[in-house]
Amino acid sequence: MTKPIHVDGKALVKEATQLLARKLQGESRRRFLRQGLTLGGVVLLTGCDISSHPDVEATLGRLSRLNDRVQQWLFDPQDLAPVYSQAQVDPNFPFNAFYGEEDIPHVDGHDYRLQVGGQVRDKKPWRLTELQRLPQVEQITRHICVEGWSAIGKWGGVPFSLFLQHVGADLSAKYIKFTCADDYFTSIDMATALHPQTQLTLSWNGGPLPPKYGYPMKLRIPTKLGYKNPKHIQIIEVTNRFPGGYWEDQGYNWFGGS
Ligand SMILES: Nc1nc2c(c(=O)[nH]1)N[C@H]1C(S)=C(S)[C@@H](COP(=O)(O)O)O[C@H]1N2
Ligand SMILES: [Mo]
Repeated sequence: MTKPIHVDGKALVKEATQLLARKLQGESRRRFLRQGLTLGGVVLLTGCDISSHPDVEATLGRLSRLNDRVQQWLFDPQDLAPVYSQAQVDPNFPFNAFYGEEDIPHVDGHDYRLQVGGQVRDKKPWRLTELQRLPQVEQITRHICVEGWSAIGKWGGVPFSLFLQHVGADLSAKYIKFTCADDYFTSIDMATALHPQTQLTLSWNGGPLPPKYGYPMKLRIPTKLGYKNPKHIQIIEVTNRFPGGYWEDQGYNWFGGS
């Protein structure tokens, strides 16, 4: 038996209208706000009739992909996520994964090789020590999980845009896919990959990244929700083929901006 899903079409339309209106200015903005985006407009944009479509899940999926497109369009590469002070760092930063703490993968830092694939010039694997020799930066930012918690943490590592340039990534490609040591995977758009705060993270609170937070390496993306921040990364792949993700393929919104 399938679970009944209640689609609040009006609320979805209101949210989409507000998002779109933020992008417009002047007279076109006033006209847009006056007319709004109607249910009929959503039907046109998604090709789905919310009131009568028999497959509500498919409708939700299409709305989520519309949401992806709107978020990508609104994403401002210069817009920085808020940063915090050392005193605001959460002393009890939570662990989270699709399993419990007893199943955290134990990766050997000496044997570790980060694989790089897809549309890149240099596919040479990276040792942990080689990653540590690249220029490092630190950030104190807030991690927001859709499960209802958020916490401020301090992460250090290599600006991801610098790493992508190092390996000669095709920066016109659409997606970056991350494959992890624990069967987790996710993917992001190129604009987010090149965002100045997107970080290939090697340290936490000034020390090596602890196993529970993604040793030996994770990606920290303060402009995105927690599930878009992959831990224990083993493969980084640059691609034009939509890679999806562990939670995204189960219905979480793919863009996942916060
Ligand atoms: N490899 C891997 N990365 C993952 C996850 C996971 O299960 N496996 N869970 C995601 C989710 S939902 C969250 S909220 C954060 C939690 O990161 P933390 O343990 O550092 O708080 O990791 C994200 N990255
Ligand atoms: Mo999460």
